[in-house]
Amino acid sequence: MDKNRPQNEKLDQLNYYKTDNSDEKLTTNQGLKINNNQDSLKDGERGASLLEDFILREKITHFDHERIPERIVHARGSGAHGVFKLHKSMEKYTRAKFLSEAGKETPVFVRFSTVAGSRGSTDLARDVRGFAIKFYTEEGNYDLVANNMPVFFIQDAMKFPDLVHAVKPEPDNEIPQAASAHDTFWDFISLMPESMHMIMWLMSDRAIPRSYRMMEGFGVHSFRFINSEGTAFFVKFHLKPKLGVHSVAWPEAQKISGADPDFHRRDLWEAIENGAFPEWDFGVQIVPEENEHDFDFDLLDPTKIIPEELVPVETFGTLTLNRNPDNFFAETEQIAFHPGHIVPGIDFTNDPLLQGRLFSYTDTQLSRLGSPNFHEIPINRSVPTVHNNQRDGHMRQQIAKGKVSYEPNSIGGGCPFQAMMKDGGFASYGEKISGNKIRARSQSFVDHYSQAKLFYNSQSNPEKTHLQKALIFELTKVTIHAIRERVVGQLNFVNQELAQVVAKKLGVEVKILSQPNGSIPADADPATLQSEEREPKIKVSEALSMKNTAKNSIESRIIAVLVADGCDGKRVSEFLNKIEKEGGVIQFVAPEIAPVKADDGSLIVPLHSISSTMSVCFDAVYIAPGETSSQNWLQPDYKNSVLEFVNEAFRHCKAIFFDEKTKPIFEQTDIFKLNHKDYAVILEENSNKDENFISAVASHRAWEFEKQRNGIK
Ligand code: HDE
Repeated sequence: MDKNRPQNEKLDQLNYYKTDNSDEKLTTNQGLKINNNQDSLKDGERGASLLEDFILREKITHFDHERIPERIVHARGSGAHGVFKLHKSMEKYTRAKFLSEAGKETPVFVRFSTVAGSRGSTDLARDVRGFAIKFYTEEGNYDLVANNMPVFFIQDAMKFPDLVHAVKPEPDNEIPQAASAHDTFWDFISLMPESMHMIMWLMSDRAIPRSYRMMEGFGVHSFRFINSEGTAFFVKFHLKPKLGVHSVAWPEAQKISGADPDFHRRDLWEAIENGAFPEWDFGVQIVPEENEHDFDFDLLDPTKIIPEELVPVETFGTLTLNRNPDNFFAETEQIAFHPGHIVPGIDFTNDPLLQGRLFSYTDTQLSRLGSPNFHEIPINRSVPTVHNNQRDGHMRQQIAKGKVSYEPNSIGGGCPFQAMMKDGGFASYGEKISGNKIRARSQSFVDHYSQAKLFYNSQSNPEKTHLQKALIFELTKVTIHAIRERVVGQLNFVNQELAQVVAKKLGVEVKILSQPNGSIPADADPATLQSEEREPKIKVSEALSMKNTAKNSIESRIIAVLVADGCDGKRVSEFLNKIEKEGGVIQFVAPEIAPVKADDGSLIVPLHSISSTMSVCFDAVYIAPGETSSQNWLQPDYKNSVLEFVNEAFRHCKAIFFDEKTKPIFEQTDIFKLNHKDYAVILEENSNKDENFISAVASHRAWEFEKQRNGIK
């Protein structure tokens, strides 16, 4: 048993399956002790191997079958265990037990992911992030299979295979990996006006998070809450990170992909190992059924948000991740999520994207995990024991006793019984439906630009610039002129200035695509016909800009402290104490990986040498004070590296600390050359130097000075 690590009913269940090899002898899969794990059985020392060698055969056979298919999307991911704590009963809205009793704790497993890349691809791809949560409730598993963006590319599940085929590497040469910057993706997008709102999110910095711990989570679709009286409410799920929503810049993302492709995986793992448990406020926007049609968009349309100005998010609990998995494959890889795993008190809506998902997720596990018994894999087991008449299949684990595997029966006393609703039995919400069978899109879904406008208008200037640059980067990689032109035509409906800026850099004309009057005919050519252009009712929504996020903590931020022989040992240890008190993380970077001797004789053991890392991997840079150490840094072997380290951090708007003693380094940096000053460049004239540095680190980046820091007038 793991002492000193959180325990709960799910983890107790998992403990049953865990093994520990300490002090154990090596065995075969049959439990036979092995006496030689070095050599195969041979016909003489130099002879051929014998077929009889069952130990070799078993070892190689198992190895040959170690891989399973990766997820068709969201293949690259990282997960952790945790707990959801309810602070406020939601009984008024839902009869779900895990949301009813304030103070109740429910075990969870969360898996974060990118969407397009393969299992081994970089964490820093420009992409949507998955945020899938399995709640192991007393009423069975509830899965909230969410993303870090609140809308989706398409309105109907029918288009999902097309979308995924378009974004995945192109089928002839399997290029590019984990990237949307290619012809087929933008070809599809240019012909799908409904994707424009999602494209705004995808081209924003939300698609390159600083950390999984600094992302929001959204259920995307409208779901339903149903209370014990049978009254239903539309709900949209939200997770808001306590650390705020923060991102890296695209040039950094590209470098991090080389320097540390596991950047997000490592960040999550290390934060949890260090006790900096990631936390989110969990909440919902609630719309009573009778208000369904109060909006100028359709609640069933997954390309729309409900602006928080119209319906505020009601938070009711905290999600905390507090324990890393013991085995990546057994837990993170084998976990199987499904939006259809629900509990009484939660139900679906007719969102046509959600309806398609309800089929896909079980179906995909059949080929990925290989058997309808995937629910018996330890990480997928519900806490309540499963009782039903399903039997057999590949790899069955359950040993169901007795003769009876059918219902009704008398031999088994009628067991297992159906549960009444009052005993926790699930009954689908009795939504009134009447309609003709029809393969069509609702006219209430035909508004593709107003919320894209709302998103763009809500961004701060630096965010708008990043979004423009992202589009320019992506479309520069597109090789077909007509595709670029069509995308620019779409952007023009979102914002004319945006379209102009992008068009200019691509060398294309902004062509005005035609618009229909009223509804779009079913046989319209999407390449030329766009939806009605509408202005959003709400012009700006604060929740959509990362500028308004939490900036009050340096918890778990990684600060590179540049130390060299002769640095001020006392100042370094004072600084270290202050940072540790605030929950920040210090990593020493030295000229070489050898220990550094400070001026007071103390030894500092670095984690990195200047040539083995880059400042893109850190949140801020602190040059440890010291005259001798400054001189050491400026030796020919290290000078270029240390200046590039600082200059790059400067370009990316990070907090940087200099002291009067490190002026010789400062005077050779771009900061000095540009004669630039802002609150995140801490120089000798700043009073309360360490404190100013700490608050600059908490604000994440001085994005508002990005142009000046890059010498752009
Ligand atoms: Fe998924 N999605 N999806 N998706 N999705 C999968 O299920 C699918 C959609 C999301 O960490 C697959 O087990 C369809 C929206 C996450 O294991 C697959 C449609 C949202 C994850 C699948 C959607 C998501 C998946 C692949 C449109 C945000 C990773 C492997 C009709 C609300 C879960 C698997 C994990 C994974 C199908 C659209 C989120 C193929 C058909 C919208 C976070 O079943």
